[in-house]
Amino acid sequence: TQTIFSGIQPSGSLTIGNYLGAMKQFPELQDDYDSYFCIVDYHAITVPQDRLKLRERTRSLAALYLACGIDPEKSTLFIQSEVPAHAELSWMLQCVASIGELERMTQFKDKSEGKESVTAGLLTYPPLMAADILLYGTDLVPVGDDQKQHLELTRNLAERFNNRYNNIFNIPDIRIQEVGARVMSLQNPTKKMSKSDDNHKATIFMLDELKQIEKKIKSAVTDSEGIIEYDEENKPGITNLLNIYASFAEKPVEDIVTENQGKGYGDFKQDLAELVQGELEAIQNRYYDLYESDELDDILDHGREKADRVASKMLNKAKKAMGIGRVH
Ligand code: AQP
Repeated sequence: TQTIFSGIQPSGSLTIGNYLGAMKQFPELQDDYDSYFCIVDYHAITVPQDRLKLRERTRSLAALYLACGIDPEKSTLFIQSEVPAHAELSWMLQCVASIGELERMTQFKDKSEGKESVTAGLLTYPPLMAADILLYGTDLVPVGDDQKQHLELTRNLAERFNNRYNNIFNIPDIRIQEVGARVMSLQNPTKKMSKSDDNHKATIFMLDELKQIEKKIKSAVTDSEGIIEYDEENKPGITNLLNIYASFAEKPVEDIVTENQGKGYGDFKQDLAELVQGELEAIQNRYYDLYESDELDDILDHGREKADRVASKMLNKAKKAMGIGRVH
């Protein structure tokens, strides 16, 4: 069987962008793949985090993975910082990466733009992500569109390492959804929806109260034409809502356009709100039961053990290839 790996940062409360771009596809994948799902807390500290909130979000994210259908009998769910091989291989890959290629990453440019000071970790984020993926011999990485460039870099670093030292890393492929790969902000639909957006009206969080979800969808920016059409260029607002609708309904976006022909924006938004509320309500109910449970800790302990076993083996191969440490 092939292996998949995917990570999500506990850098904020999860959005429907994270859900539709990544998490929603995980449960069906775990039946066919050897699956690793990771809470990447070392990635989250590339920007400042409140310590107590980070702890809470790490646990919350674990509960959310499970509430969305990750089955610990089928998948390995674990916290990145609890498996030291990630930080170790990341350092080795930083010594394979060049500063120039890291500076060219759009996420680095976006997140450092206009800031007086940014952490070195923000620059070296991609080698850590590469380590996450390469430690498990990953074949496939299911992520949203925004991670395409980082995955390309992961492939380059793996190939460079293989050529320079020893052929130990599998070269992973990316898996991007057709719809839902890029959910945009509700207030500025030319910008991606993001958990760390300061404008909370722009973002639907998975744990938002149901009333709140309706309110946010109803106040989503559209246009004054009043015609439901898919047109990314001229009607980014409605197009984004159509994409969200199609992803939740699991239907092609053309069908959603046809079904909603002639409807007013108000009614369309109302239907969308009910669809989103229905799916998230079920997840939220499971989430609140899991968050407080001891079962959650048992699952994470078990996940750490399994991940550590697999990752340590690959780390040793990498050390051997590079000549790190003593022969044993
Ligand atoms: N707007 C989005 N549409 C579709 N997919 C998205 N993803 C993120 N935003 C969207 C996907 O969610 C997964 C987890 O993302 P992450 O936690 O690694 O961080 P990110 O990509 O940087 O997401 P955010 O929400 O924008 O977080 P912050 O604000 O902390 O940077 C990934 O698979 C990603 O593609």
